[in-house]
Amino acid sequence: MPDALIEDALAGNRRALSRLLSIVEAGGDEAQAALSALFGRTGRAHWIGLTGAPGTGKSSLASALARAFRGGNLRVAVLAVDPSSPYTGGAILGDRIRMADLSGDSGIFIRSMATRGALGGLARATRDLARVFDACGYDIVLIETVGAGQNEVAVARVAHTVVVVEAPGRGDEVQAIKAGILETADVLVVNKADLPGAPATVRALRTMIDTGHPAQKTVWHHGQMMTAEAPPPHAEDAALWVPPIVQTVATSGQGVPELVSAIRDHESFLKNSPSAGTIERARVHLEMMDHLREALLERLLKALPEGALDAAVDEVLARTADPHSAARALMQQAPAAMP
Ligand SMILES: Nc1nc2c(ncn2[C@@H]2O[C@H](COP(=O)(O)OP(=O)(O)O)[C@@H](O)[C@H]2O)c(=O)[nH]1
Ligand SMILES: [Mg+2]
Repeated sequence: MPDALIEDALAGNRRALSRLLSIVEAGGDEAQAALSALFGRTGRAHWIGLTGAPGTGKSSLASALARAFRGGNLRVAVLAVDPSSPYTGGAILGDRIRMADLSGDSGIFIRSMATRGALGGLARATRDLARVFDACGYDIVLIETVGAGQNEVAVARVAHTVVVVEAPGRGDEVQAIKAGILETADVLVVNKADLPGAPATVRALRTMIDTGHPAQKTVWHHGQMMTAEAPPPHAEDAALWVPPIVQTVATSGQGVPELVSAIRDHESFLKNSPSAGTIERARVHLEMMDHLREALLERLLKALPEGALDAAVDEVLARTADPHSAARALMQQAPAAMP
């Protein structure tokens, strides 16, 4: 890849940025080279994840938040990992932002990510694209994901601040619980607060935070990953972050300033709390584990004799081997890959 492309993207050229994002999203050697060149310039942006069930108002909130941050003169990138979010069609984003985007305001950049084909690598791709925005001077990266499964939870965890979006539904039903994303929340939003069920949803969430949400998990930010691999020496000294519940009406902007404050509070918690260093370290540790897993798997698959994996699959299908033993046997066939 020509260095000129990176130079141009860094200088604010939107077409260059767009091409750079495509290269990075595709992965591979070119992507690696670009990311290595950019890494030194990253670490300034705040990455905000918006996750929740379809229809709760994530795209509308992303639009409202983008507008609010732009009002504060910050540069905003929106990364839609939810393929159903009609950013490109412009059906959701307000006219002001759409026009600004089209007329080349370098202060906002909207990008939809293709989720197909990124098997297992969706979180990786999200992180890499967010880093490109970070390097190119965007202060805020808003990442919209639809909270529907493990893959999406992994994507949500890429963000520094995870905003879980709920909307009034039927009675106390909280969709985030079903999707398994409530425990990743740093900030809880009850959007569509103009609808009559909103107070019941707030009550249901509050009950869940108080009872079903062990304090320790909240302390360690984004759940088990922190407790599993980086227990801090003085856990009891760490400040406790309890996810606040904010009510919003994304379509009118009501509650959006409060949401911005809650996000900012969490950002300063991440930077200033006694466990800030631990949290950052755990984040890097987790990412390194992802890269190592990917690299080891790649090496193993390359080192295997032709057809060995298919043969192992056949054995499992024929019930002559169990999957665990078959996997171990494969590893022994490729000693070079496994030191
Ligand atoms: N009444 C009401 N409708 C909203 C609100 N926020 C979003 N909507 C509507 O809910 C629908 C889904 O919103 P969208 O942002 O696409 O949800 P997403 O699927 O989570 O991204 C759209 O028709 C929005 O106009 C709100 O605060 N109140
Ligand atoms: Mg959406």
